[in-house]
Amino acid sequence: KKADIGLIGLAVMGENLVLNMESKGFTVAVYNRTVPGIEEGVVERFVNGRGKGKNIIGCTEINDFVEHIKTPRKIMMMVRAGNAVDQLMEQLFPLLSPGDIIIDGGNSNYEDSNRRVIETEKRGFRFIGTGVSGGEFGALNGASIMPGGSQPAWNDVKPILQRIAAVAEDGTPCCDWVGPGGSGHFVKMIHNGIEYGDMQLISEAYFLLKHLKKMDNEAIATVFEHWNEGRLHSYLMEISAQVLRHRDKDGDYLIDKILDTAGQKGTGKWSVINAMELGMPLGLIASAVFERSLSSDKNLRVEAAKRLAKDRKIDTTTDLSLVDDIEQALYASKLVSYAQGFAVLQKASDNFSWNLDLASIARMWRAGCIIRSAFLNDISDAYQASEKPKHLLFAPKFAAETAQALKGWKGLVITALQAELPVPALSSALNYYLSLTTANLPANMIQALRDFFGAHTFERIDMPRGEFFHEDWTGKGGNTHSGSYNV
Ligand code: NBP
Repeated sequence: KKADIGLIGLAVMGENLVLNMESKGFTVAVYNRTVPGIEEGVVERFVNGRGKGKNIIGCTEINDFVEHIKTPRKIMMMVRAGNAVDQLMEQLFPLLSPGDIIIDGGNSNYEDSNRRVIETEKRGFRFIGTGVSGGEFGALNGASIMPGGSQPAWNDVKPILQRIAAVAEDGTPCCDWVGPGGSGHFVKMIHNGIEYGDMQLISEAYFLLKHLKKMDNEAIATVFEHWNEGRLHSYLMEISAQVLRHRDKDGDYLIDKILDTAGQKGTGKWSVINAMELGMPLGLIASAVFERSLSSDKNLRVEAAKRLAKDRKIDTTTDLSLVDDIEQALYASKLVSYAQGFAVLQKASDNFSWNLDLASIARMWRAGCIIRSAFLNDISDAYQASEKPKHLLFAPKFAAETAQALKGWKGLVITALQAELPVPALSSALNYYLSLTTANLPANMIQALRDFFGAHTFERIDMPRGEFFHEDWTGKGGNTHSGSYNV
């Protein structure tokens, strides 16, 4: 019997995706490289363990694996991103038949996927780079899957990928075609960046409730549960409450024993780098990435606290509206973060001619993935409106909500800073909102200074846009100026 699909890489994600596919009625061939000298390889362990008695064909040789898959073959790789993907593809190419499809489901860099689509198609095969979000649980029970690459391959893989995807409340699978090239992996990268932002915002809310209101873990968990019933309803909000209530073996709260140094695997950083490359503001996610970096230097912070802030005392507040203000600030900041993230997606779509459907992307994130939330329905609705908003915050619902949140949001940021509690993401979002809504920013000063010292030129408000001028500021300069290009 031949398999409907093959999967390479039986680590946590691969193994669970195979079991998910098999449970939906597909026969799956599996392969994992075998490290020499080990008696029972990864493949044997899986087919004799969780895969036992199932429609799974275990193969310890890659050519045998390829032979066991129906043509046109669908071969999904769930291996570490980077060289491993290229190495595997080089091994696969000589074994494939025209029209076969390679699917990379790892967290690959979208530029690698752009290149891999071209390299694969050149050889007469097809390539799909897909984001898969939802961790171990999603892989087994339904993930959010964001495929992009060789468009003609979509019809072949759609029945399998949509079957193993999570299903949103309205019954739609959280998997649809994203676009050409590396767009699937780009969208997954921004998803992960947004995840960084969401977690930073939640951590700031936790910090403020803990220090300004002096709430204990149980009380904060109750607040989070309450928020989770409203417009902040999301998976991360729900598990934040669970985290706060979780006890260590000795009965103490585990959260209080976890060292305050955050790790990162790079997708947040990539989001920010790519936003910079596209010339787009992604300040909230940037602040989340930088805050993780700062958190990781624990020794420096401990020393700085001792040297520079040893007399700091945080004033608690009895202000009853504070909890409500935190909710307002959290919601408005989350809106800003998603608005920034979707604006980066739109810019990438325009720049790379991907023709991304932002409503469809929001729909794919409604279930299965880590940032799943009720609010993605509203984003999808906003992008589906007859008049697509130029900026997410222009959508009538979001415009009204930010305007309404502004008072509490400002008050909260001021209170936090007054108390010397850092709120980098909440304040970054507020600053973005204020800059965005300021028709006349002080960038005229920046342009004047650039022209003063480097003859970089400027545009004038009394002249048409696109005409550049240079001033001889000191009377001693010449007329030669620098180019007015932007990088
Ligand atoms: P890992 O990212 O830890 O990858 C381990 C797999 O890669 C193993 O099967 C390993 O084989 C294989 N591999 C490596 Br490492 N180098 C290889 C090479 N040169 N040739 C062939 N195979 C190689 O596993 P994971 O956490 O399951 O993630 C798989 C992919 O999915 C990654 O790209 C990850 O970023 C992405 N992802 C992970 C999650 C998550 O929650 N973990 C969520 C979403 C996406 P071995 O057994 O012989 O070492």
